[in-house]
Amino acid sequence: MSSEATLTIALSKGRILKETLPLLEAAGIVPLDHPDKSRKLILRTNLPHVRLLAVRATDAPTYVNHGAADLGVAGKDVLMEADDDNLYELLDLKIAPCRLMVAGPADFQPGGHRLKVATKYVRSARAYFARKGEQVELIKLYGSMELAPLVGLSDVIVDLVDTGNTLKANGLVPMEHIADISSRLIANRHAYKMKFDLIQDLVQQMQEAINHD
Ligand code: PRT
Ligand code: MG
Repeated sequence: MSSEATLTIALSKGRILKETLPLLEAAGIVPLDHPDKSRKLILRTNLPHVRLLAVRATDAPTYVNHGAADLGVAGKDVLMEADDDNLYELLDLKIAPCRLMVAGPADFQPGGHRLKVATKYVRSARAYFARKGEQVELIKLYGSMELAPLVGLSDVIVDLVDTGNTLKANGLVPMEHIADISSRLIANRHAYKMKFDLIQDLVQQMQEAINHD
């Protein structure tokens, strides 16, 4: 846990980062090195008491949950898969929006067998099909889910859809909507209590920037 007068924020690299930086700037926080260009993983900012961690999107909740970062930014898709016993979700940043969906081949007909579902989002997929009372076989993948139905690894996939172009390019169609996804500001519960004023200021400034968008 970083000390009381400081703030450590875990930032997801990749597509979320570009949209996060203007929100941080609205809260008066500007990294000294550009996170995309720098190889540094701990980034100092214009505010001596605030530092940023550049982490893999899927790892952001882990840093915050364990207290290695006070705050973090992560996709709701990642949060739904993460252990969150020490996490508060403070804000919907409304960035990197997309949908978690079931998708499959356009000509897919459910057969007599148990549906095979390939996904990186095993927890969300399991919960979704359980709610529908459907028994499925889940196959864990780490990327390129769209490939699985094309080569008979699965019947359908559960994946994020934005424009739908990736599905289309692979002859797949969206079939069922599971959840609307966007990125969230999260806090470690202990940090939230101990650094309440610092964090509330930041939340308020970010909230204003989101409302004005
Ligand atoms: O890439 P890496 O393995 O390091 O990690 P990551 O894939 O988790 O990171 P990144 O940066 O690719 O995505 C981070 C976050 O962006 C996700 O956790 C989501 O919250 C959010 N996001 C928003 C998306 C998309 N939109 C999205 N379209 N993440 C991924 N996609 C992928 C999707 O999986 C599919 O392969 O883009 C493809 C579909 O896009 P369309 O536009 O063709 O429909
Ligand atoms: Mg990716």
